[in-house]
Amino acid sequence: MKDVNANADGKRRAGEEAARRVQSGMTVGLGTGSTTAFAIAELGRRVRDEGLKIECCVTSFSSQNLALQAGIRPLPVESFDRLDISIDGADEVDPQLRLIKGGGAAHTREKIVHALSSEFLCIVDPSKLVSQLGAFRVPVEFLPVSLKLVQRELVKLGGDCALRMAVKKDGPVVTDNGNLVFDVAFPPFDADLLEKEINTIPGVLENGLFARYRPSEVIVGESELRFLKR
Ligand code: ABF
Repeated sequence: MKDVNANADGKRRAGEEAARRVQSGMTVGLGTGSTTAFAIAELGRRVRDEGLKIECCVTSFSSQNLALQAGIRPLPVESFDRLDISIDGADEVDPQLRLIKGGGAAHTREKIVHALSSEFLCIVDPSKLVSQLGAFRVPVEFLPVSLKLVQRELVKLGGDCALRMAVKKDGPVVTDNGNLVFDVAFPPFDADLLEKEINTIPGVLENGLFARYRPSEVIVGESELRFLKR
């Protein structure tokens, strides 16, 4: 139980620290997941209590709901041609700050937001830090019509594909974009190369390797905050 509480406390610390980096007048991209939820809640408090003035966008319907509950009204991502800062979680972080993301099936919109952003702050608890990416399967979002082709081509790349099923197991997870997700296990890989290779498969929308669009800083929430920079 201690670990679970320590992780939650670490997520909260990291999320609140990231929210403190936001200044009035900034444009802000907000990701998905439980760690980002803490950042959104703190941003909402700062808007209410400190009069923080921001324009923001979000990467999923779930983070849209969290933002509205926090009193923040997100604008559509497509209304921004750049962002000052983006804040988001991750599933794995390697020593070069490359990530695996997409546990929340939102990695396509997340990568768009971080590509728009001048500063991507990744917020994690220590359990996300790994020496080599890949224990967490790589999420791959693809058009449903391309299911068999994408599976065949991922297998050729050495992948073992699992179609992501909804929690109630009554069918596959459908992303906010109306697509499906394979979670793919690969033997040890070069993240920079594999990220590009996966996206050349016809029908693939995006994968959860963030090697090109890696964060400018990773804030690790533990008893003392730790800051990892490129
Ligand atoms: C989102 O949050 C996803 O890309 C990532 O998989 C997930 C991490 O979730 P949590 O912060 O709840 O551990 O960014």
